[in-house]
Amino acid sequence: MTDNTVRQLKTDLPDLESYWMPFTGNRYFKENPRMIARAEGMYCYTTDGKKLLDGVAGLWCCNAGHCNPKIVEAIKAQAEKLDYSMAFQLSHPTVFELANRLTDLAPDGLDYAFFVNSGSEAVDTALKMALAYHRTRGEAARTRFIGREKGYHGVGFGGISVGGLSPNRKMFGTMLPGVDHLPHTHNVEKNAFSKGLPQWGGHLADELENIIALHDASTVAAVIVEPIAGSAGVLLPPEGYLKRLRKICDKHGILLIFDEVICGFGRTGDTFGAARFDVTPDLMTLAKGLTSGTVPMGGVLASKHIYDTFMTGPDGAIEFFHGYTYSGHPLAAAAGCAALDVYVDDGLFERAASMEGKFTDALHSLKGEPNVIDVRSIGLIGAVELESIEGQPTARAMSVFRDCYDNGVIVRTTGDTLAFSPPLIINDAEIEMMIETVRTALRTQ
Ligand code: PXG
Repeated sequence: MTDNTVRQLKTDLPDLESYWMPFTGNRYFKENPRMIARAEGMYCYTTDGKKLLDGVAGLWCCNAGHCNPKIVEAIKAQAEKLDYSMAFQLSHPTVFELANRLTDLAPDGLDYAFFVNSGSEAVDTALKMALAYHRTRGEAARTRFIGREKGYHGVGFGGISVGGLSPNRKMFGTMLPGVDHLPHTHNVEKNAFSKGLPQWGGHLADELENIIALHDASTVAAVIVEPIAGSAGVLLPPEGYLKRLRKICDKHGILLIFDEVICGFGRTGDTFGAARFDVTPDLMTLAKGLTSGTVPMGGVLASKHIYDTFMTGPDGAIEFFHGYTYSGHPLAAAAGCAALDVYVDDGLFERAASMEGKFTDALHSLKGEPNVIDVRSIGLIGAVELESIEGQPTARAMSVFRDCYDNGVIVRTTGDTLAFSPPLIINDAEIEMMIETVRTALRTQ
């Protein structure tokens, strides 16, 4: 972009000073704004008229593509009919419909849905459910949580406590007490360029036994992991790893929470990561694809044994002292129902599975390009890890990001890894265009 275009672009925009942007270099952005004016299907269009192929589905969320007409229509119709209804003691039919449809789609046993407004709130909610569940059962000493290094569970105090990304933690004090972390499973030396799940690393689940032994099982409430760690750069679970975690949790009466905020809704080539990896957690957190990114909404799916544990005490008494003004908001619930319609009617989960081969081959064709040290993917989620420039971590990936943007493709960077999670409607030609743009960017660094 020339200086003139930047100047022109800025004059057409509102004053940029007052908005404090999240997870963004504010000063850099305000000097070099990149603004999306509208979006449709696989594409976003910038305020200065650029057309961009969206390789990340917004932020891993617009699984049905942008502005799907059925979802847009459902939101409009709901806004005209019921804007808001009290979330506590009163409700509205659409949110019950969403809960029914969601639990039908979920793995057997996850029979109850609690709604929130984001992935971070879903994580806080699941952690609180775990604590209250044990306490209600008379095991009030079970207060510890075990997360995992490199895990991302949003930005609430619960989420950063169990999360394992130090930049998200170090500024914010001591967080929740009583949290420990499993080792992460990322190992480029052992697993670089694996196709499918990495063969090395299943044994790292056994570290959970050591952590439990240290604290004693009677003090541990829950283990929380992402089936695939998304934000840390698409780290796939080693073969057998999740099943081993499940087994160890069962042995010790510890709840297993899957954070499926990214993995849910077709991303892995199946409904949920739990289905793809054939491991059912006790609690599952959701957001993003739940409404295909259109209206903020998150959720926690809970197994029947957890729900039933709460459903005791006097009739009419509140069983779980938790919820948000906007829990199950009508617009979000309508968007959720419509998104599920689109996923099912348009066969998008099957489509993600059928595109996996093409997507995998295209990503793996980047092996051998300059500075590529690993490629990994499953379903329609993938990553290309780059060798960092000495003394300048993240610089290489950022430079590829800018190049791709200038040439019409949005990719996501995390550290020196490029992440891909396109809408599930992507076609062969778009996969090719996305990967060739990345290839050119890698060659011109
Ligand atoms: N859990 C997981 C697994 C997530 O990926 C959250 C919780 C929090 O969701 P909310 O809705 O509170 O943001 C997330 C969010 C990225 C990126 O590209 C990832 C997320 C959000 C923003 C950026 O790394 N994931």
